[in-house]
Amino acid sequence: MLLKRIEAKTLAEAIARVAAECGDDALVVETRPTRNGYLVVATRPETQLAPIDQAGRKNLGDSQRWTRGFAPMAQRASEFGLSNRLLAAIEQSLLGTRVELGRVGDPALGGLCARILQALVKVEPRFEGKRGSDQFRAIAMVGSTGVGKTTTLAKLASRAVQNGEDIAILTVDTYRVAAVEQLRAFADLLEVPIEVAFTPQDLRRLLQLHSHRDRIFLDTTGKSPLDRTALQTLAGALSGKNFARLLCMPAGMRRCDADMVLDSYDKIGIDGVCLTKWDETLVPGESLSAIIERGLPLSHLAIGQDVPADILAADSLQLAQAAFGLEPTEVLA
Ligand SMILES: Nc1nc2c(ncn2[C@@H]2O[C@H](COP(=O)(O)OP(=O)(O)OP(=O)(O)O)[C@@H](O)[C@H]2O)c(=O)[nH]1
Ligand SMILES: [Mg+2]
Repeated sequence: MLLKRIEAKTLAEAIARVAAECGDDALVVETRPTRNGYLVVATRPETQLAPIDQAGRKNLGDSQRWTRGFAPMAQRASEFGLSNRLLAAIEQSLLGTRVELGRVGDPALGGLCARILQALVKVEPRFEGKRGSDQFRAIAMVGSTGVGKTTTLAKLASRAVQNGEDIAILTVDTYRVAAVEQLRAFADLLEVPIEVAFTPQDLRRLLQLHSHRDRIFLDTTGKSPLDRTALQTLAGALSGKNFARLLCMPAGMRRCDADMVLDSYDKIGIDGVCLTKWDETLVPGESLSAIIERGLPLSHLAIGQDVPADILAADSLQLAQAAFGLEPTEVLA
């Protein structure tokens, strides 16, 4: 069960029990007065999905499986690309709430669907933001060829500079023609140092040299997820150097390709995912579902080619609203 129902005499008591039983970061899906006091429906951020064979892939495409009330929401979310496995988990959770799933058009339904999906979307804010806390200080951009690693690096580096951070840009991408020049142009615009590491030893030395800075961004060469040797080389270059790995992946990827990329890059470690080229797809839900189902955190959405404007920090509620085609006010109701 994804949701926990807690009833108590007062709202304060119910909320305190939610924190005790679901943790301080529990998400409250709804609160309402009852005859005996207050009911709070909450969910733990680390909720478990049903195993794939019970809730998922073998039923793909079977639209008759949803209850009448939920079917229109499921239809919208399927068009967005959300997986049946996630939809099944959301429908299952709705059984614990006040919505009537036997009839179509319950006005509370959209908001509750979005709240439940929101609880399943993990976000990772440590790739940017406040200094001195537990932010990632060395960030390596990784991912397949041409997915937007360098452009995303430039956007994040610009935002860091705007934030007053002292940064350096490093690159190990000496493979692609003009890769260093592309990055140097960004670095010159930002007036920040850029350094090229030709060997793992170079990289270690440069990390040491810039260790006093607030943040270091590392660009890497695009690697095919099917090229095991290349991925092992990249893993070797990054190992023992305390880099947070930000995987860039196009939002419009089909589910099977997204699974393949996530499986491959899992071997070098993924600390967060940036879904790039969000502006180039009508169906971002397939890649998004692959990320959510693995419990991987999403850091950003890249929404165009403009540096630094076209990037958004991932917002779990906005993503959930988008998946169900809702206006923000429908969720707050
Ligand atoms: N529409 C759109 N284009 C993007 C986005 N991010 C990057 N691009 C474009 O995608 C192309 C490739 O971007 P790069 O940043 O060079 O990609 P890369 O992953 O560094 O490529 P390699 O280093 O060759 O592996 C460029 O034309 C970028 O302008 C995005 O969010 N939306
Ligand atoms: Mg690049």
